[in-house]
Amino acid sequence: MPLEGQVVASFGRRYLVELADATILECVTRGRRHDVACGDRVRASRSDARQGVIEEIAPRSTLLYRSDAHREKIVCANATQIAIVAAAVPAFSHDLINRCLIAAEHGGMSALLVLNKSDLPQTAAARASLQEYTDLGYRLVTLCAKRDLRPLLPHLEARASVLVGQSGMGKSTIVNRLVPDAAARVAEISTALNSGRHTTTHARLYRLGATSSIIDSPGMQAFGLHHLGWQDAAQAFLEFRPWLGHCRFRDCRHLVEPGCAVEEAQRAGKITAGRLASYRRLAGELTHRGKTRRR
Ligand SMILES: Nc1nc2c(ncn2[C@@H]2O[C@H](COP(=O)(O)OP(=O)(O)O)[C@@H](O)[C@H]2O)c(=O)[nH]1
Ligand SMILES: [Mg+2]
Ligand SMILES: [Zn+2]
Repeated sequence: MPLEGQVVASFGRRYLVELADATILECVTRGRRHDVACGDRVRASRSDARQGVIEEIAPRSTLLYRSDAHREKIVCANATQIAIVAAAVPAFSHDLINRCLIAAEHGGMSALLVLNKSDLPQTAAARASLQEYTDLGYRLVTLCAKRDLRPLLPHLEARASVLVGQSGMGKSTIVNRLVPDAAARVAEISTALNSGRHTTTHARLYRLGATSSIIDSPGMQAFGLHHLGWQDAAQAFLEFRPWLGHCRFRDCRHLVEPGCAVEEAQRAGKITAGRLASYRRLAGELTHRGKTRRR
């Protein structure tokens, strides 16, 4: 009798599957399938009280992954929202925010910007520098996770959110306030699996309510998008869309080509210089045409 559940953590080739009654089954996969991700909905069979085998992975609604030139790494499956956490200190990277926004657009997830550490005096300037994203229609929540998470709560409701951002921005602080026993649960699991060193390098899903969940992902200084082509990246810059297809050259990459409609739009003030520069740094890395989206 197969059991339905959701993968709430992965440690190497072992997975924790939360069953409908909230019990946790430590699972392995059958055969060679090892691309199970945190957030996957699965069917598992029980081998004993605590252990089981993942038999089948349900089709994914979304998949978030990062990649460099050498390999791809799945961050999580079935998230509906990427919550990008930034703070004035340490300084955050606009390139990284743009990459996360691209991942959201390309992966069919909504995006939420969270500016944490509002208690710091540098926050006003950081908030101003994020204005270009709110101008594009992205939601921005400013808060002090140490004191009060309430501004964030309505944005988590009825969504499966994944927290992303550089380390030091406050992701774990947010999760620990939302799920007060989160740290204890991670410690317990890593003891059980005897894999303490993995706890900070893998994603972990926490259920917040019947329809909400949150995934804490390890801090990332880089968010490689090598699985995308430059066309995918250009499409994911929302404000570029009206100009795409209007360049002099049909295969214009919007880098240095003459008669580029995207560059003209930037000169006319329709696209910010920062976003175009960010696109160009990224597109310079993406030489091939993107693969079709994996599910
Ligand atoms: N001043 C201030 N510091 C915070 C706040 N939230 C988190 N921090 C601190 O920022 C540092 C990094 O937090 P952490 O949650 O580990 O960040 P993560 O790497 O993104 O998971 C820690 O020293 C936190 O205490 C906040 O609202 N205000
Ligand atoms: Mg953390
Ligand atoms: Zn162009």
